[in-house]
Amino acid sequence: MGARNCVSLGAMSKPERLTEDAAQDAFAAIVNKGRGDRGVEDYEAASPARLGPERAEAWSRDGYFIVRALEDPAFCSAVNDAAIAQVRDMEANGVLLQTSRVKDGAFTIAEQNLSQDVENAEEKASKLYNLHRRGLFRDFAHREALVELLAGVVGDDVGVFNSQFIFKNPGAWGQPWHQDSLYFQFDRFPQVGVWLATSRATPETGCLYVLPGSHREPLHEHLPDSRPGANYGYVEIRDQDFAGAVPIEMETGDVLIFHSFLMHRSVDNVSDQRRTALVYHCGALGTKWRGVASPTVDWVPVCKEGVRLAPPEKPDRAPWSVRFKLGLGVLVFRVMGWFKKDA
Ligand SMILES: O=C(O)CCC(=O)C(=O)O
Repeated sequence: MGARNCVSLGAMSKPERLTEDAAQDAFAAIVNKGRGDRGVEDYEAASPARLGPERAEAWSRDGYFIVRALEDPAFCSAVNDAAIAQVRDMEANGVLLQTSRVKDGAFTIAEQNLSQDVENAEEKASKLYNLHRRGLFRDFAHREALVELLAGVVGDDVGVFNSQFIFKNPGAWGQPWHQDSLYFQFDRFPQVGVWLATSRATPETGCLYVLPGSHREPLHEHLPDSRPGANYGYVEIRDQDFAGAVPIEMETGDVLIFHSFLMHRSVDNVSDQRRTALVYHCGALGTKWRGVASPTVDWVPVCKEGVRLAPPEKPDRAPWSVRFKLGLGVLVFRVMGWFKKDA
């Protein structure tokens, strides 16, 4: 398995990599900034009765639990189709950039390492962000069974602030060991990850691995991914013993709920099937951002005073502030790419 076809999104046949050197170093510096000030004091579920004793205990002890068959496979398949339609539409109409394209507040990052010949947008994409205000993605954010779990872990007032669809195409490299809170420069912790398998996730297709109990670790230093040619934004923990790691094998429709300090990674997709997942991050309403403006943070309330909020009837789009930050962020990466070419 290797980087037989390294493609960037869009019409360019040769990759233009923004994923090395300056851009990766700059990204790592931004996300590590103020790392020591981010910590967790409370590891217990906020409302254990809403979770049930086994999940509440697993949350405290391991930093995660799995809920089997939370979603219907038909819903997962519709989610996959919607994500594919979105990246195809973006490729047809979007603003072409070196590693990402933006449309309506959503943007994509290209997969840098693939093992098969590719043609369509979904075969080249790695991640699609900023989805949780629209269509099926919004329905999932407000799903009763999911909101119940989130209220159990977070408390009575919960929002979804980040969403990604991950296209892990054949040959795609795994994301190295990391803690999601490194990316979240908030004024309080923890936040909660929701990883919905919209296809089977196994060690062959590139499932997650977690280190149980590592949510009690402080935020470790994360260095740029040491593999030349890794995807943009990949950073890794190197000062931890991962001998106790376990694979999280999932069937379509299973959900992993995990603490934002839990160390986790995914492995390479060595199969010939795409492995897909819808990943949300959630937290307590009222949480404030304290770091460098992030284009992937967009709070949508899903539970208030312990009561689930139904999705709004009208279609919704990210507020101008999120779209502005996104445009600015992409511009910065583009300028960095120019400098690299000139260097
Ligand atoms: O799904 C994957 O391959 C990696 C996802 C992950 O680790 C993350 O989004 O934090």
